Amino acid sequence: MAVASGDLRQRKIAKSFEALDVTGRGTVSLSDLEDQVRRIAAEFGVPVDAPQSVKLFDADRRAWQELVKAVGKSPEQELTLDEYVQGVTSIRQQEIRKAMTQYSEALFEVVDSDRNNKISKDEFVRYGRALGVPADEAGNVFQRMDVDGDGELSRNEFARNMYDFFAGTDAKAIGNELIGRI
Ligand SMILES: [Ca+2]
Ligand SMILES: [Ca+2]
Repeated sequence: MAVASGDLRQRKIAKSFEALDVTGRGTVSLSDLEDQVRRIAAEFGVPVDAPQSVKLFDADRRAWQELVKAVGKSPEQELTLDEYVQGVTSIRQQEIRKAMTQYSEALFEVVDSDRNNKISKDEFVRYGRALGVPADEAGNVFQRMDVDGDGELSRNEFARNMYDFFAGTDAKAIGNELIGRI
């Protein structure tokens, strides 16, 4: 059981690695995480020094610190795919929950560009575009993430799927496809 569910989680984590390693050099560093924040902020026209961007940079740095610590490296070092997967899967549940909560709250502030406290399909598709997810895939997963069917993602719906993506092992969880098909 652990093996089958572990495979799914490893595939998801590997997918998040690919979204960070845009040049395909096979390692990721903190600057790759920061570049991803810049791409997301740029997609929404949010300046990199705006409070939402700063919050997202901070959340990313904290997550990175947990990640490198988990594999015995320092924040200045790069991680290979194996180290990245090993790191994310060995962070304690409690820590990963904390890191993902901070990250998803910060991300929500950037993606909710009209600031109506909900993420619309269009906003979600733009988030996907910043991460290289095809619009049809993002639109499709949005529909299913919108569990209460009101046409928008609440903070809870967004946070839950974000957590499911990074930490969940349920093969049926919709959050598994947060950044595209796996
Ligand atoms: Ca919105
Ligand atoms: Ca909803």
